[in-house]
Amino acid sequence: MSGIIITCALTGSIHTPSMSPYLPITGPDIADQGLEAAKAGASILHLHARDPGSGRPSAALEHFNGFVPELARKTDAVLNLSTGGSAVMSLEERLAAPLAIAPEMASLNMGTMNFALYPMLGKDRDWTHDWEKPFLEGTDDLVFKNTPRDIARILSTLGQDRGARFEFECYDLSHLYMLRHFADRGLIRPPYFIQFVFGVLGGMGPDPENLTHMLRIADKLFGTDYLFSVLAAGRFQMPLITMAAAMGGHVRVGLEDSLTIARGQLARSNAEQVVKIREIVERLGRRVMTPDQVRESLGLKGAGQIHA
Ligand code: KMH
Ligand code: ZN
Repeated sequence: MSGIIITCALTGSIHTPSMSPYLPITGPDIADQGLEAAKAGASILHLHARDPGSGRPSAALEHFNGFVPELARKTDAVLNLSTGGSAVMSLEERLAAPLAIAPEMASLNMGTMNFALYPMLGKDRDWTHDWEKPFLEGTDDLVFKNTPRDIARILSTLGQDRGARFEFECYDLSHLYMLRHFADRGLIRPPYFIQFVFGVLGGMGPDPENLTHMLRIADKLFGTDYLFSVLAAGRFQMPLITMAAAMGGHVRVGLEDSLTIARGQLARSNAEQVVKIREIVERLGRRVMTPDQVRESLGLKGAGQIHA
């Protein structure tokens, strides 16, 4: 079978610091975990920033500058900046750092949706920071806004003007049709790197049938012009990405998507999840792709072209 891309999403904007002491928060923590994940076999690092004082999701350039330059210096992994940021942020906030850094890759969320995190309140916890509980509670009335106008703006400012290629985040069947629409408008070019996202409340659930159906429709809409990768939230992470690997797809791990390494057991680092999925995919006969193989396969502009 062909090579496989392991993406690692280091911290995200879903989990809060009280949920795991291993979630990287400060610039040095994010850089260290990123380097370790890359060494373990992640060829793409999907990046969000946090305010190092409060641990709150942040999209400020100042906070990205706490780890992006170090990662750019010390690893050849592809740096992929989130344009999703956090659903509570405006598009201006979300785009500040990607516009300044002009990364090789950026995430692009393909539709407006609910993004409900409040079920994570279920567990009794001691909250370290006073923002955590209200942040999760407020997601029962939160719209993650990604209108066609927003998508077009990201494609034009980051894609056309700055040469970034995209991780197209598709949480639902409808998002594949939105992606096709932008292909028809001539605003994107193949190969499309499509991330199927399972298990966010507001998007599709983590049922294997959803993966097979997404693939059926993606084949119909994009033929051989796409690569697919899978991420799944929480305890569905490893089972669903293993299924993706067995079907010839690519995989995403990382503490952004799941804090655990096994049921009820916190992962001690991002790299621990990379090591686990690497062993699984190699036993399935897949070969882990290097960053340069990923650059070639996705048509990236090259690490030398980013402003870090
Ligand atoms: N947090 C994931 C469910 C983004 O950064 O643009 C999706 C994601 C979005 O990674
Ligand atoms: Zn993300």
